[in-house]
Amino acid sequence: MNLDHLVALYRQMQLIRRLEEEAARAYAMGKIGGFLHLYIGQEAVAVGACAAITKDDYVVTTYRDHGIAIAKGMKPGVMMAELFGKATGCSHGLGGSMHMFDKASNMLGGHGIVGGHIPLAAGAAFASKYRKDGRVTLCFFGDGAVSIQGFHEGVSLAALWKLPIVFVCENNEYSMGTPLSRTLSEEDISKKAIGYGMAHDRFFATDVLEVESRLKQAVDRARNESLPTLVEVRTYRFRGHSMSDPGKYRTAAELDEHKQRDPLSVARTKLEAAWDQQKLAALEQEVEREVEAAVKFADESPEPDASILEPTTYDGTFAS
Ligand SMILES: Cc1ncc(C[n+]2csc(CCOP(=O)(O)OP(=O)(O)O)c2C)c(N)n1
Ligand SMILES: [Mg+2]
Repeated sequence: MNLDHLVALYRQMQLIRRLEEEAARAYAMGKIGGFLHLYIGQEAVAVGACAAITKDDYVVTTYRDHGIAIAKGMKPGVMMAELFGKATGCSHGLGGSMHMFDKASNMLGGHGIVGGHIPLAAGAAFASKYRKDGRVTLCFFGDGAVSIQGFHEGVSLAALWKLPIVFVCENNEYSMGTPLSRTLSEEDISKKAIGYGMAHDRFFATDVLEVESRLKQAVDRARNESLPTLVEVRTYRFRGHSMSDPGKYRTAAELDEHKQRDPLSVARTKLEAAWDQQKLAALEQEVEREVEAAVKFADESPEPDASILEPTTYDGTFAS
């Protein structure tokens, strides 16, 4: 185990967890409006997967996108400001929670329509192959997306055209309040790749280092052989689907069982055994300061000016 690397991944997971907790608090205070889909519990997927790619690679995801944006390199203050609907947010406060885009870190969204972004991701991978730019696209989506037309269209074309893409299904066992057993006749989602002649993998995201190494195999296949892979990562969200969901469709015992395997705690326990306690405490304090600064930046930033409505809506002259 490379200790420094685990420290870096733990730091990112802790940063995402704390940012999400603060976002929940800000939402309760009325500082964030609209939807807010938290990523708490799933951090190891984004952090492990993004550790397996480079800054130049593309990421496309769903509305549960804050953690993935941070793992891909978006600044915490910019992410938080977008949640607050402020002009300093990544979409100038016009997108909100579901639309985290960041050109500088090749984060291509943040999409609200279930499965709608999967063909877009295949298109990004097609562009990379056409331009021979060596980039890989990571496309994240939930278990609820795999019965949707866009999934089959994107996966089918990626296999046919041998595109450099990794489809990452974050199977958190629920689509809103509906358990997977009521939406899928075959619960092993990775098997869907077989019908398209595509490589596939399936595992639990308990250990962030394992997420990274398993995703790396798929990323290498994409980069070196220009072949797609469908990776089903088993995970669990500790909060409701969104802030308006009290999560009454699952038992406290089920939730507790998953919390016992919280990937953030698993990584922390490893660090407690292998690293200096004082350094661990200092790292967590540093994360606290970073989160505080992000919230302060969002809070103190101005609202977008009404003058950006016309150029962003009609004439295409708006430059971010
Ligand atoms: C095409 C479409 N149908 C329905 C919805 C409403 N909706 C939003 S999230 C969601 C559940 C998706 O579950 P899943 O793909 O498992 O992702 P998770 O929220 O678990 O991350 C639904 C049905 C939508 N956004 N788009
Ligand atoms: Mg789901």
